[in-house]
Amino acid sequence: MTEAQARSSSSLKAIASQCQPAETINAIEPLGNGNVNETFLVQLNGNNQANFVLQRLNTAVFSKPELVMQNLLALSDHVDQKLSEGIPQLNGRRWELPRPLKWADGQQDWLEENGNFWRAITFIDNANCLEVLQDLQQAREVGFGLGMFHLLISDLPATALADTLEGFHITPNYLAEYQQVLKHSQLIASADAEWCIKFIQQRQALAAVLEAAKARGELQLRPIHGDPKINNLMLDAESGQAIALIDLDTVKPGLVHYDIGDCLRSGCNPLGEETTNLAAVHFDLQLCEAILEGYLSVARGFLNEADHHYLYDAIRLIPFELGLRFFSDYLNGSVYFRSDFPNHNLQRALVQFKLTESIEAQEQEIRAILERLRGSQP
Ligand code: GN1
Ligand code: MG
Repeated sequence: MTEAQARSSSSLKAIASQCQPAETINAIEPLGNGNVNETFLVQLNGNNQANFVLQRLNTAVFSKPELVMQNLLALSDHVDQKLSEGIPQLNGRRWELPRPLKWADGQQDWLEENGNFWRAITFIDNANCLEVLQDLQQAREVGFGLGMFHLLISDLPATALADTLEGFHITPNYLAEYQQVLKHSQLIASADAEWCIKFIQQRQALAAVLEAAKARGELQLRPIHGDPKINNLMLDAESGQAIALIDLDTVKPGLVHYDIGDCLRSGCNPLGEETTNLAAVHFDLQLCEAILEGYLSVARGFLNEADHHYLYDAIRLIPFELGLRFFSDYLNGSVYFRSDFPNHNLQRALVQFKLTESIEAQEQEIRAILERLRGSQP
């Protein structure tokens, strides 16, 4: 089945009806703005509670999708257990986790058909995710959500999680791949591409900052989300409180710095990562402070001296890394990130590099925020 065919509604219904009886399915619609997997909401007749998310995993990215499912199941069990024991910091707040649903005979956790890998997961109802943050309260909630997620998985043993995406967030590897792609790409002749090449060249030395600290034993691996951009966080539709992190395919051992950097590069970019208004791209300090405030209100206890020391580096590194990933993919013919037009990944790279520049220009202010929050108690 080609991608276009997979999206056609009749074939989607044929897939979804292997999870829920066809006569109960009312509609199937695209959901969210993911750049990797294909995601749909399956709406059932009259029963909102049972609506579910249908996803076709991108097996070019996740080459061992059964390991992704294994992690998801291990994660669900662990978080269920933690929630049933009670988490004081939740203070009565609703908290949810997307869970895999069973297929066909109720035995299988996924469906493989014609080379496609499908899964069904619970839909978190009565909640929204945002492409950009509208106010500081939302920013605090996003930070709280990431902190809560880290807290809930902090004691999930590393051995329970498979490595679903080798090399993910290992910036020096992305740099090495980029250098290979650059040698053969036909797409380097525009002014924008030349600007990107120069931008990367000037910052090569910073690529290894977190990996070097890890290799020296200063930073430790812990379970992380891997992809906590703000549209992977859900806020309750009524209270506005953070209630879930979704898109759990990259949950695996890593540095919490990858997550903090990713959440901030996404949350503090008020124009969003798809903007075309490059001159106006900037990193917002107030949003940064509010996200970190929310995060540290839960996570202060599990960050040590060295973790704090590398926070600024992470905030600068992760947008640079994402820019590098987008740009390499552009040079390589856009085979990784789904794109809607030929220069899409070039444009996305430029946005991340402009954001990196804005972070660098505000280094002193960001360091002052980190210092201030580190001292203040919850
Ligand atoms: C991808 O699938 P999605 O859109 O949630 C990517 C992230 C990037 C993000 C940029 C597995 O996430 O690392 O930060 O695009 N996920 C993977 O929008 O590569
Ligand atoms: Mg994702």
